[in-house]
Amino acid sequence: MEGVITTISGQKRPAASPTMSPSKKTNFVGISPLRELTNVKTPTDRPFRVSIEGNIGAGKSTLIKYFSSMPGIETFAEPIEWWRNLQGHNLLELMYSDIHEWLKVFQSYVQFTRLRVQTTKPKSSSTTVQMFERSVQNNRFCFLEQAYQSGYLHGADYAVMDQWYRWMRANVDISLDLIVYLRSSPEVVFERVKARARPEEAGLSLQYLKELHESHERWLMTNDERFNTIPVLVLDADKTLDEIVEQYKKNENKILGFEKTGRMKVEQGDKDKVKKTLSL
Ligand code: TTP
Ligand code: MG
Repeated sequence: MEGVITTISGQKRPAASPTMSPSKKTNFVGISPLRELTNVKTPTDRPFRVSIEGNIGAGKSTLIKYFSSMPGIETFAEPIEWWRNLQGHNLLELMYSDIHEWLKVFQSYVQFTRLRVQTTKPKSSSTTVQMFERSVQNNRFCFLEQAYQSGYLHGADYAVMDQWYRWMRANVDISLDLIVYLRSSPEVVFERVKARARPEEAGLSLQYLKELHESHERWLMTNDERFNTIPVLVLDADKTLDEIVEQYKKNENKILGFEKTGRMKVEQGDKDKVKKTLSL
């Protein structure tokens, strides 16, 4: 409904200002094709960089843990503790307590911490893979898009964050070689999130997870080069833990870059389905 937004806890309320972003109806305003944004040369001797993506509760940390003890692989779990304690401030809690007030500060700090993590130099010359739980790209094309589309983020804040992203992308090597998309149903991850009971996530609604799911789908499943040019490996994250671990084993060579996947080809039928669901 026009001018009404659903809060993280699922309540309806009027949008802060219905006129706050005149072009809000346009999908992904202001994005030009990604390939135009890069001046940086990716060093050929850096490790293979893979980012693990998927909805809240999809199992990203589990996958990272699975690969963490393998030789030559450096894993970077999400810096959630940094977000929970920045000089005594719990930014994650603040964001969930009042999303309109705190989302921009939270996402801004998330972006900064991601940049720090994603530009970490390899620990040693034997590091062949760097594996990240989410990425700078995720912040820009998933969370910021979703926040803007849902009215949590003012058009002006969105534009400033976009400028930051463009500058980083053009001047710093934040490139990734592969995205592993743990694709899940919002209903399944909703149950998992409830079961793990992180205090900050107590009010998280199914509606919010649906919005985030759609944002992942737009970013990774539509082959739209305004948002993503990185190869994507899609795994089914609705399965049981044992079945998911089987998928990791089966796809290990791809995940670790031994077998280059090339540009993901979403089947036309799937693409149509995703587009139809997203009303694109
Ligand atoms: P996730 O990054 O989804 O991590 P997770 O540990 O919940 O996922 P998994 O179970 O797959 O390992 O989110 C962590 C929390 O931070 C979650 O409450 C959502 C929130 N968050 C945002 O609100 N914005 C962001 O940009 C990110 C990265 C997280
Ligand atoms: Mg996690």
